[in-house]
Amino acid sequence: MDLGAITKYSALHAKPSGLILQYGTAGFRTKAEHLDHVMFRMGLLAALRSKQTKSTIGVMVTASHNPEEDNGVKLVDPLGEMLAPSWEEHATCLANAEEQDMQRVLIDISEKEAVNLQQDAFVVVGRDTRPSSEKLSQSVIDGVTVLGGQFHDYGLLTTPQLHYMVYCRNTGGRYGKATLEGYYQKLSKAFVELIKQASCSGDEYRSLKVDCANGIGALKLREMEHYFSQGLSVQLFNDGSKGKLNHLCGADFVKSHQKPPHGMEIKSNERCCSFDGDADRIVYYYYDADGHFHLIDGDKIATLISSFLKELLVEIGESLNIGVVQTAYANGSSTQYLEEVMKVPVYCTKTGVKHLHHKAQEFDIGVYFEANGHGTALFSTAVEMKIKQSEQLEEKKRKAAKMLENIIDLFNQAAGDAISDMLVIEAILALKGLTVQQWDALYTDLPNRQLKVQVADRRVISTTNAERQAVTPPGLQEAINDLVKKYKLSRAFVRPSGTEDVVRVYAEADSQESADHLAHEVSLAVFQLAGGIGERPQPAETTCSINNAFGLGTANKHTV
Ligand code: 16G
Ligand code: MG
Repeated sequence: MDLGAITKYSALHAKPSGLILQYGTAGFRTKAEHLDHVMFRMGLLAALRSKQTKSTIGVMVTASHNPEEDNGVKLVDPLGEMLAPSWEEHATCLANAEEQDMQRVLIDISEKEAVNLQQDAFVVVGRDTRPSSEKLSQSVIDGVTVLGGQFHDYGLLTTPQLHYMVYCRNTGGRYGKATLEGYYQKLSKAFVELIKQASCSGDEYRSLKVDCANGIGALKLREMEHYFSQGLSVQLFNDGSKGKLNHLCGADFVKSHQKPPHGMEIKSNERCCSFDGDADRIVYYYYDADGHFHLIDGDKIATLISSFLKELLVEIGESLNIGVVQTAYANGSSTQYLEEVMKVPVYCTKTGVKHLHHKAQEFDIGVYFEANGHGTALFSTAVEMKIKQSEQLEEKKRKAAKMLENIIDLFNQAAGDAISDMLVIEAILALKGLTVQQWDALYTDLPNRQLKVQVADRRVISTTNAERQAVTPPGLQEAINDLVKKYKLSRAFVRPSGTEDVVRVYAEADSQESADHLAHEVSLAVFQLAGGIGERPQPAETTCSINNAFGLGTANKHTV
């Protein structure tokens, strides 16, 4: 390690003194102008992690669904996974070290993690379309280079594409080719093969409207569309040619407001979907003939996918297990439907993809989705073995095995991926001959409401049982329990956000009015018992209009 060079270059990426940032649920995120030093240092850290694991490490520059002025960075571990927790701590220490302490922190990390500094390092870098991203990704590269690491700059990529590249490079090409062309071809080939097997493909020309959040998803989908155009025609909206990134559009906007994005004309019964700013989330929606807006979120996507995969497993006659992983935000109706109607075991983990991903790896087929639309399916080697043996099976079973093989290729198993999920969903709808309304009708979501509460220190709230119960502050859970008892089919929980300085409140109940009341009452309990600051939470009617103006909260009913 050339400490002299590190100090010299670090001074060119100086840390604003006193600035403290946390490697949160999905890396560092804040205003872009505060991130130059973090980027340089994450370049250094990625090189160390690469030396330690003797593998390629990824660095993605994006702030996902956050406003355009923000940016962020996250590291991608060797198998396309999120960074290991102990390294998240190193990332926080390194990002917050004052200039004069940088060297010591770097040496500490290398020693603690037994990094062989003579080992080669290789880091791949990707970035989203934010105006600040190009310069910031250059700072990452400076960090990698000063530690003697090699790099490949992929330039503009969706976050899941970067995960895919890392996974491909560390599995000797077995998973796929680590190029954009390789990604497009792998997914499109699987999709077109699947679609060909749809017996009812003739009755409806398959087309889909896609809101790209004015982000990277638009560029990449445009590059890709001709690869799969024989199976699906996509019409892109919010493609970045005029609107602002994530502004009044994108998956996060649609999910949290339960409203369509701006900039998209929707006729009744047209199938539409929205990506988020870095294309790792997707939600679907449509207007019915009466002009009501229907959101199909991550829970319903998980239901469609897992029921299809379960059918394939039954067809093959195999005792391979399948499980669905959700978070506390999953709508109660979805959990009930999965468990009671589909008879699929459901597990709940803490919020954040790494938790769901980890749990899903325990199954032969693990389907995980957050309600916000981030998710994928993971397949064990046992499933791949079964497919290989299917040559000897009878015709019908062989067909199911072939479908399963294509589905496995179509999923981005390195990360939730809006493009990959979109193609999986479109293929399943075609194969099952389902309309968007029929899919939506699988179950009815319980009305729900999400709110935010400002408190002096959100760390006073700690939770257990996959965030469904508050342990501290004392009395809060008891208060929530008493409030929940007042409503039918009700449930509520609170948790400190991992990405914003707020406490999040979630409530669901048998009617929108009840869900709104419950959410408001729980917000008041948080405000009183967890050190609320600023204005007291307002009742739902008022918060509804305020929230919508500021891009918060949800409104379940929307009529055109
Ligand atoms: C991040 C997470 C997402 C989670 C969200 C929760 C990843 C890649 N992304 O966006 O999974 O739902 O944070 O945010 O892990 P919150 O803690 O502010 O509610
Ligand atoms: Mg995202």
